[in-house]
Amino acid sequence: MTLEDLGYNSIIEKEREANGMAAFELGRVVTQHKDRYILKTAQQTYEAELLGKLRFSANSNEDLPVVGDWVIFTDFDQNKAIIHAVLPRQTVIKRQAVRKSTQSQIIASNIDVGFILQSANRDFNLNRIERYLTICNTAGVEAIIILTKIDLIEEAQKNILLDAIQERVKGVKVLSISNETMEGLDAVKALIKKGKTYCLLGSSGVGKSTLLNMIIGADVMNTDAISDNIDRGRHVTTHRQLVVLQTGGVFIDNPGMREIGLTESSEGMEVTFEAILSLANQCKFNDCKHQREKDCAVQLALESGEIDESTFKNFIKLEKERAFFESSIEEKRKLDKTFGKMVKRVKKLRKNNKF
Ligand SMILES: Nc1nc2c(ncn2[C@@H]2O[C@H](COP(=O)(O)OP(=O)(O)OP(=O)(O)O)[C@@H](O)[C@H]2O)c(=O)[nH]1
Ligand SMILES: [Mg+2]
Ligand SMILES: [Zn+2]
Repeated sequence: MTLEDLGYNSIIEKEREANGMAAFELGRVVTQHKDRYILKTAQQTYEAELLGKLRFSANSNEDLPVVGDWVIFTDFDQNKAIIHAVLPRQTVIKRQAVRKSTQSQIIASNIDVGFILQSANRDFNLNRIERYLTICNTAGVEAIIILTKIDLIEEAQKNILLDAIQERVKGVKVLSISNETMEGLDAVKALIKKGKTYCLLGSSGVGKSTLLNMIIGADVMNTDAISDNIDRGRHVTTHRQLVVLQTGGVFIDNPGMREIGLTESSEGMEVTFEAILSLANQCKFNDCKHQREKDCAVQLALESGEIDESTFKNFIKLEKERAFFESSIEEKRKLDKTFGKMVKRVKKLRKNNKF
């Protein structure tokens, strides 16, 4: 294997040089279990830990390595390594950390394409597709939607679902597959390019790991035969995992996500809801909420059918969530600042032996 097979390219090379890291060994994080990492290089696999300095100097979780990262390291004991630094990320897919409104969690980094999987049975939900799409748009990652388990529905029903998706998310590629009958798998395989990194996104049980196994042509990832029938929240995959295909291409399989809250994803909103936001510029009031305001271009477009009602409702919901996250972060920054000032004052008093 070469570093290029792992996704290394000239942009990463430039970052490596610009950061004065060219002399160090470079590897890619393939999986993480708390503070232990597995790295891959062109030659071998390492079990790695963080250099203390890296852990203690981190301002937030986002400064620590995640799956998909390129890191520099030193090795010892043949297959053990210490990670010294993370190379600047080309892209990051992130979400709001579960139930913590001021923290975001990086799902994976250095992704070229996000495959958004949704199954044709009960998982089907257009709002959720739009949500994942916004997360990819925020990351600046191309999104491709894959409707899975089409063996469970009639051809006519499949076409209805595909039309509904395409109507809702215009301009995004939509594919359909069955891991059972193999229908549509060749079209997915045809998209995969050597050295590019693909991230599998979607709820638990939609068939992410099964799809990856089908692409690899072997049962590399664990999948569960029961999760589909009994409880779709079984979460068969428990850790993110980066896999290099022998035929070229890198995949990151993820555990199914129950909550995928938006972060301060304004860029993503602008791309996903381009139609609504460009109309919003024509509203009479700059701060128009597009509810009952006078001369609201968005309401007019809703009445004329130019924008559809469900897209608009989802937009309002996601926009509220985004704005809430943003204001919580702002609040937290202010608090941190006040707290920082207080600490400084106390230190100064101590220094002057005031107490
Ligand atoms: N009928 C049908 N079943 C499928 C298909 N793809 C996957 N399955 C089944 O769906 C179940 C869940 O598949 P997984 O691949 O484990 O799902 P996952 O998305 O990786 O789930 P998590 O790892 O929990 O996030 C398994 O029983 C698979 O055999 C398909 O195309 N058709
Ligand atoms: Mg899985
Ligand atoms: Zn308006």
